[in-house]
Amino acid sequence: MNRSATSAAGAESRFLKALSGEVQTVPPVWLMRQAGRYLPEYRELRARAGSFLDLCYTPEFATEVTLQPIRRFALDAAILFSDILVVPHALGQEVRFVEGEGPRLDPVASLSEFARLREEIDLGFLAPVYETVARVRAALDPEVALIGFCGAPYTVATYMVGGRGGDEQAAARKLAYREPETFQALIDRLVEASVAHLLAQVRAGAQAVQVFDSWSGDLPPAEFARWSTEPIRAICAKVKAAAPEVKLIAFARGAGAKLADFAAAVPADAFGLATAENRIAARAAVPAGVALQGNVDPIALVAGGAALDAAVDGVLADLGHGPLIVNLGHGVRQETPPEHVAQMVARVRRG
Ligand code: 1CP
Repeated sequence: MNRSATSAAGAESRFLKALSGEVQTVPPVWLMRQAGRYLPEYRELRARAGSFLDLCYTPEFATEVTLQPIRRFALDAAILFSDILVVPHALGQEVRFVEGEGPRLDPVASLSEFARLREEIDLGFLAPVYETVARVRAALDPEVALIGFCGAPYTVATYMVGGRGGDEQAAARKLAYREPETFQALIDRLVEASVAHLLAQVRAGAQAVQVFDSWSGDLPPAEFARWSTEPIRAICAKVKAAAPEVKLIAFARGAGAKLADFAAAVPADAFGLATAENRIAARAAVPAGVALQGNVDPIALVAGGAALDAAVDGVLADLGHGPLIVNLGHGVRQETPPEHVAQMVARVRRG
């Protein structure tokens, strides 16, 4: 292949072709949380880095961790190794990752606590993240795409208000019901911060960006429209206006019956589907020519064998007649045998 004829824009990339609406015999495949503790080489580097945040903010380490799954599995896309909670961190909120427990933040649960946040995201604080993007882009083959990301404002707000995950995001939902103006101000600030953070990743070399809304699926329809759909719509519209070439993936995990309204409003190039989504209904709910991404059960990936092959075949059969990016319905689980990822990639490419 004449590599000089292809640019970092990825003319050969199956992943970018799917995001342009192309239907392909062999669709692209990557996995949410494809870097992480199921890989021994990740665990080794994580131990050397010290804390999870040190790993995220040291370009040498974050670059290496981003590339680990690409080397092993020849996936179609790399995703920047970082976390959605670097955005509140760069807004001035204290963020820690407690070993074995997950993220802990000093909660922003009132107007006075909200007032202590920065008005604008400190992009200088996140310079190591953008340097990681540039290093990864330079290291990847042209046909492997690089994905940047952010958390959706609602999901990020649930951690900012509750100080941690879990409990059905009740702290954020209570604030949204009791003080909708305060919650709206927080969401608006996160929209602007997310746009700035995504555009900085695009300037550094990300060709696509994914917005992860992990927790909005639990919201009733009216709250979902206000706190999930509208802020993600605004982010996508602003990113498209500033960088028309960048591809956008919106993943509202568990949107279910709310997907049709979400997809009608949000100007994304692909929509992610969670594990439990009905794929046929989802295809009908999303405008023609827009790609779908998903939704192999991460637990079938743990199980492997014939069950994994059947899970992959189900996605290909149900969605392969349209633009498709094969992925999981949520992130790779820690107990996943790495060989099963190789099996999944081989099954997708067998056609
Ligand atoms: O080594 C470790 O202990 C850290 C585990 C870990 C990893 C590997 C965390 C802590 N974050 C990450 C990386 C990460 N997080 C990526 C990197 C790229 C990739 O390989 O996919 C991405 C895209 C995320 C996004 C993220 N972080 C989300 C959205 C997606 C999802 O999984 O729903 C959320 C909700 C977080 C918060 C977070 N970060 C880490 C933890 C343990 C959590 C909490 C999850 C929870 O509350 O259940």
